[in-house]
Amino acid sequence: IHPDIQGVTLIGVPTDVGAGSIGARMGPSALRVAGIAQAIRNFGLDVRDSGDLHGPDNPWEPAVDGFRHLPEVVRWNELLHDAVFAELDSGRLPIVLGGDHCLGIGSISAVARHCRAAGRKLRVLWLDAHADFNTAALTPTGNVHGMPVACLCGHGPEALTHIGGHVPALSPADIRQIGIRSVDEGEKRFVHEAGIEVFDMRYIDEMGMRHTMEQALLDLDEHTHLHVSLDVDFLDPDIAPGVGTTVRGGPNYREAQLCMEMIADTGRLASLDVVELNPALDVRNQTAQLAVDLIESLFGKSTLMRR
Ligand code: HAR
Ligand code: MN
Ligand code: MN
Ligand code: MN
Repeated sequence: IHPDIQGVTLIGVPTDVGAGSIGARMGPSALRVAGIAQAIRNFGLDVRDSGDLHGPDNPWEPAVDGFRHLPEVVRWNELLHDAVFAELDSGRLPIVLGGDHCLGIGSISAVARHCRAAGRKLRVLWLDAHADFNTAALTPTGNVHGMPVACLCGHGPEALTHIGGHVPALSPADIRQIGIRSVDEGEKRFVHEAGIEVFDMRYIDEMGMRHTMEQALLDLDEHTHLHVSLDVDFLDPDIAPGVGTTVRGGPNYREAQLCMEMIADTGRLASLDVVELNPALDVRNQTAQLAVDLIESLFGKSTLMRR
């Protein structure tokens, strides 16, 4: 992790207002049950669990003008933005326990605002089966968890693009997407047009996870804040069944571990989202346990002592 970090704060965000199925609201509990706090404490870090944020219920309504539950999505993200910004401001590493991936808007807009104020460079690693770059015009579903990257890049409703006070919150140049294997047709063109660097599964198959991560982590320096947005559907569904939108052919256990270990080696991790975990679809909490196992690697656990 980043050498300036004073401690770690867990922020539970029990909502699925941006998703296409309900259940991700139980994600924070499942991660706590899997022992996330103690796992990080074992590294000698000061870990504070700030509990859950409280926002609106999921009204389970159809899309309106291309968005499902937009007022509720806005409210949860405003709350999260303030919580994440406050933790960064006090020198702590926030871990967002989602909740669905629409929460990337509130979380990463806060990270970007912090970096702007602190004169830090920002690198966002978006680990996901999906590009999450839809707009109201492009989305096949209206689910906002398919839109956070677009919103962060300034493409979306003002209520979401303005949350960090600066539009766009992020430049496509700050983002590296890894593990992508399900992108809608219009969304594909838009990702390409925006110029986001995407390491899709074809790339990982051909080049390997080691080369992929070397590329995704190029040009970090001592002023870089590294944010990881881990959508649990990044992982192959054989090892991570507890997600709402599984897509076959994701990274296996060893590939995922290597990905985390190489991030840990940079010593620049300064904020993290763990999203899309849906315990209602899981089997004996194995997906939450796997997420905790991977987070241990992300914080520097490795098999042998390393120089
Ligand atoms: N692209 C599809 C949509 O827009 C699927 C959305 C993504 N699902 C997620 N986020 N789990 O990564 O509806
Ligand atoms: Mn800082
Ligand atoms: Mn996602
Ligand atoms: Mn996804």
